[in-house]
Amino acid sequence: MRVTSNSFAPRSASGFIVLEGVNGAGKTTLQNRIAEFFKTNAQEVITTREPGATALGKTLRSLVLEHPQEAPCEMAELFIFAADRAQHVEKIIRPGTARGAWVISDRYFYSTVAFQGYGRGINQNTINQINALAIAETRPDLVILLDLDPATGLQRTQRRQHEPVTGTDTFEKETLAFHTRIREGFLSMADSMQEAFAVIDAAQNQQHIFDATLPYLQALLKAPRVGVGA
Ligand code: Z5A
Repeated sequence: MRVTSNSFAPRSASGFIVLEGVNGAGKTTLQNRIAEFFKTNAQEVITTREPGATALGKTLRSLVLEHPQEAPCEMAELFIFAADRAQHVEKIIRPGTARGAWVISDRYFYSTVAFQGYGRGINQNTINQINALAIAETRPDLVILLDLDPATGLQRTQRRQHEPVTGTDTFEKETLAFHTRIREGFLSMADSMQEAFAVIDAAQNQQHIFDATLPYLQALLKAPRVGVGA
């Protein structure tokens, strides 16, 4: 469900926020600003990501993005992302929210719907079943969708030659049509899913993007915390 900064008034907050978008949309950049916001409001923050947040996840990330031995087939790719997610939920997300931290994740199961579903064409019912097993009903208070023309996103990531390798090669090599389907998939989820989606125009500069996000964060901070246990 799309929400606006005026309509977003959560009755409670579990403390879990997700950032989504096409490659190079600016999720990591915004994640750092959001973390600063919560820290300046005296809150504990955990910044995390998929794939690769846990020790096991780091190995899974390399299997799926760098595949030193052989590229996973599409179904194996789906299961590797799901395995990473199950471990992430169990080891980082639920323990974090249970102790009152704000857990901000760069990507979550929406990326599987977008990349493996809209991108690769795997049946959405299959994806939904696997995602449901991996997340064990752990859903965020808010999904911040950084909406961007994928050509701009790819230009941004190709420009950052000096920055550490992120391992996105598998997906960066895909066609523009693939990335356009990903963008459309995210927008369609914002309209159809039960979670609150804040859709932010990610073509703006970084300050504008943070300013557009701020009212949602303030609304979350005002909401009473409910524990999502480990
Ligand atoms: N994947 C999947 O297929 N299925 C799944 O279930 C999951 C993931 C969970 C993970 O790659 C890949 O796995 C991902 C989806 C797939 N591949 N793709 N494509 P990753 O974690 O390594 O990379 P990523 O998630 O795609 O993120 P990214 O490429 O690192 O981009 P970002 O975090 O959104 O952007 P950024 O690092 O903040 O910014 C990118 C550059 O743009 C950087 O130089 C910034 O300084 C610059 N930037 C940021 N904001 C702006 C603005 N507003 N204007 C101009 N320039 C900007």
